[in-house]
Amino acid sequence: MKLYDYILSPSCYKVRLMAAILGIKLDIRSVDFHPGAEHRGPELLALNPAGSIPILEDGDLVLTESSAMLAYLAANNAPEWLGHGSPQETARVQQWLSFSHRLTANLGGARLHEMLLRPGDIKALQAQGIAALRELEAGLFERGERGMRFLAANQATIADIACFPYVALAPDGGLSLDPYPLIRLWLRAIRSLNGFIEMPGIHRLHELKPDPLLAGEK
Ligand SMILES: N[C@@H](CCC(=O)N[C@@H](CS)C(=O)NCC(=O)O)C(=O)O
Repeated sequence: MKLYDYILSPSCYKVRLMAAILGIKLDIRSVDFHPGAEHRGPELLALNPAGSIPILEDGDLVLTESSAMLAYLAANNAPEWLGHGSPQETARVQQWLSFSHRLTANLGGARLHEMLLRPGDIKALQAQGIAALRELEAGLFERGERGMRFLAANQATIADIACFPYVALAPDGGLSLDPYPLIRLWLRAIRSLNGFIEMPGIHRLHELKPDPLLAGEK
């Protein structure tokens, strides 16, 4: 399975992360997203006329939306990551997958503006990003009231993986996560999943490792 990938792309990282958690090996084809804009060149536009990455190829199948890629990897390897099939869970997964695309636009847009100097109204993007973070915080509160740690179910689903990268990288777009304790707990829960991998800017859960100074005292 071949992934057209850029190391600093949160959307590509979603697919790498899901594959790593499920133990699936990807054949990575690096794309010169910046500064080369290779994703808008003829070879990649022929695969994805929308001019975005990631792109996932598996034999004749070409997928160009990260949510579809997450669903494909899960359906083939670990269907429990799609939710457990109740109408409510199925709907919640879809709800948060749609939400994840809003995050790409607002938090992702702010990040592109701040990191790659893309044109755009940074104040408007940040205001939309804050509204989305508040919506997520409220959603996690509601989930917590029902005893759930994750967005759509008691276990992580593709919805969590879809939302995780842009939220974790919100500070790159100038948005602090300090005001959102439930979001920070949820990020921590995802970072502690078996098979979790890093991307630049998103690290493993160092906090869970024993403090070297305290460990020395024992
Ligand atoms: N809806 C797409 C969006 C992916 C997306 O926005 N990818 C960014 C890279 S993180 C991209 O290729 N943007 C095109 C550009 O900024 O020129 C998906 O979820 O796969």
